[in-house]
Amino acid sequence: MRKAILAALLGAALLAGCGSDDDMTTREPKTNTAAAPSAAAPVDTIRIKDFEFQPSRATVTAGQKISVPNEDSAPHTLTHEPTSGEPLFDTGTVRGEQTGSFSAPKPGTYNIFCDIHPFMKGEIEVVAS
Ligand SMILES: [Cu+2]
Repeated sequence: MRKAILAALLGAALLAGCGSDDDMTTREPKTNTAAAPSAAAPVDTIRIKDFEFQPSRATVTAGQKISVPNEDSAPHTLTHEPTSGEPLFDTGTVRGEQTGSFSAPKPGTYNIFCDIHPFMKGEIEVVAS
């Protein structure tokens, strides 16, 4: 009984396989489209230049030490801007032409800003290592 069902299923599969050459061709672009959007590659450096974080939306890896070169002459910070509570990471003040750093926290999306120039804003996406 079981074999008969298997044979029937197999037969159906073979039949479907034979008739679907055209279908396969039309389906292929769909597969490619689904695979295309992927997260930006993680970076280990977020620069500050012209009073902007570059990139302003950075992807980093959890636990990774991220370098923050300040290419302006003015001091800046790269500081987590939490919705409540204390910041989870902060470079502290990075003087002009100096480089600060911070450790990327656990995976999630974090708003960042400059504590000295609060109009400087950005976002960090932390992905699992
Ligand atoms: Cu600043």
